[in-house]
Formats: sequence, structure tokens, C-alpha cells
Amino acid sequence: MTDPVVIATWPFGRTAVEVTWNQLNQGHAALDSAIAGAQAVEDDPKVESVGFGGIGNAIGTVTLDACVMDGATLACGAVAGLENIRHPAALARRVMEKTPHVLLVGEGARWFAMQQGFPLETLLTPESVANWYKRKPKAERQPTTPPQGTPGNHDTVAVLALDAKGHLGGVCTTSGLAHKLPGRVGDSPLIGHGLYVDDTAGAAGATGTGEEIIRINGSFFIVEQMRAGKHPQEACEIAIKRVNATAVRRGVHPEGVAFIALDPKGRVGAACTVPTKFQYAVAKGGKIELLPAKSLGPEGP
Ligand code: SD4
Repeated sequence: MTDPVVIATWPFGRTAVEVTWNQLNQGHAALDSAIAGAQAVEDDPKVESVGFGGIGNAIGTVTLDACVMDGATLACGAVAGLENIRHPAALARRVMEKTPHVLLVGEGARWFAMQQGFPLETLLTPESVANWYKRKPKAERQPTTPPQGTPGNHDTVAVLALDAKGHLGGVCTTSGLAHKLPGRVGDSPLIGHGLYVDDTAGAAGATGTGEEIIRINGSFFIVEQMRAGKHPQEACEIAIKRVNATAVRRGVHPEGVAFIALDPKGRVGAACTVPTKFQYAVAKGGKIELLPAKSLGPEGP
């Protein structure tokens, strides 16, 4: 028997950790438990960047991205640019289980959701509409300017779980960058970028500006560092150094990016770029804590 462990992004990840932890302690599998935890955040309208009450894209439409992965089998599923469905992580799981595919997008993903009996809903709330107006960026007046990520205009919940049988499972779910261009997809629904889970090496999840995470294949990169023997903490720090180095090469300041990781021994890690001010929630050894991640700036000239 393995002692269950859960780690999730951001202070609101605490809700996900509590639900996942309860599930794991009742003997449920890592992936089932992580999906239940992520869904509690998707359902919370106060979390304005995930699921119901998520913040809209440049034209005010809430489009959701999510993926799930099972560390025992490497089975995975994902949805991107999904409208009107409040539980994208559960739908990603259906993609994994009921189709030969990994990723469904946009109208196809919504059609599949309806086939699977998911209700269609309006995901905007009066608060999320007001928030959308408040955060309307100047960049929107210059549509060719790529949206700049800043802490506070995007937050994703990634949940990584280790169950009593020693299996890993993970979920990543978000409404993505606020005011993103219609059709823009970030890292969160992309296996290997927003999430990667492999029982033989470890699990990693990401949050922050998806373009920067995709550029370095963030989560897969971290899992491969763990496979090569690195502690999850060191693996996350190496990935953040890589994010910083790519920014230096392009002559820009690093965007907000953070990673979390969990290995099959139950060891955890987290790191972020300086602008991120990232905190994560962990359940381990019988207690649940909210911790600040180690923040790393660009190295050298
Ligand atoms: C994205 N990575 O769409 C997501 C947003 C996010 O914290 O994680 N924000 O790029």
C-alpha cells in the first residue's frame, strides 16, 4: 500500500486537493479522484478562470480546455475550445474512454458532449461578464498584438494524485487566458504541455501563459527529468530555468509560468517564474497545506 498524495495549482486548488484526498482515502483510483477534485473547482463560479463562471475570450465567449491522463496505461483524453459544457475534465475522460482519439475541439467537442448526455449551459455569470469588461486589455484595440499574460488574468487548476495502489493520475482544466483570440488554444488541453502522467517516472502539470509552456513542452520535459533521476522539485526548477532562458533568447521578460510535479514515491515539487507569485496546495502525510513555490529569475546576461 502507498500513502496517497495530492498536489494542485493555486490557492483555489485547495478545494480540489480536499475532494481528491477524500476520494483517495476511500480507495478510489488516482484519475477518478483527481477528476472529482478538479470538478469541484469547475463548479465554483467564484473561480473565474475554470469551468462555470470562467472568463470570456476576446469576444466574450467562455471556451474551456481540459485534459486527463492515467499514469498506469498512459491513456489520455482532451477537449479544447469547448463551449456550454461546465465539466470539460469529465468530457476529456469520455474522449479517452469512448473514442479512439485523444483531442476533440470546438463544435465537435460540444457535439460529442451532447451525445454523451452532458447538459448545455450558459457558463457566463453576471460576475464573470463584469470581470470581462473590467479586464478588457488595451491589446484588444490592436488585434495583431498577442495577448500578454499577467498574474491574475488566468489561472488553471492542475491536479496530480498518487493512489493507494501506487498509480498516478492527473487533470488540467481551465477557461484559458482571459481575452484570448477566438480559436486560441493554450497548453492546458495538450498532453505533454499542460499535463503529463506516467507511473514509471512521475506526473507534472502547468499553469500560466500557455504559449511559454508549449514552447518547452513543459510537463513532458519535467516528467522526463524525473525519469532521469531528478527530484520533482529539481525537475520543476530546471523547467522554469528553461522558460527563463527562452525569454532571454527572445529579448523579453519571462511571463507568468508555474509547474507542479509528483513522483511515484510521493515526493512533490513546484517552481515558478518571478512574475507568477505562485502558491500550490498539497495533501501528504495526513495534512493539507498551501505553500509558496520557489520562484526563479532569468540567469545571467
Ligand atoms: C492557458 N495555461 O490557457 C492556461 C492559462 C493558465 O494560469 O494556466 N493560467 O494558457
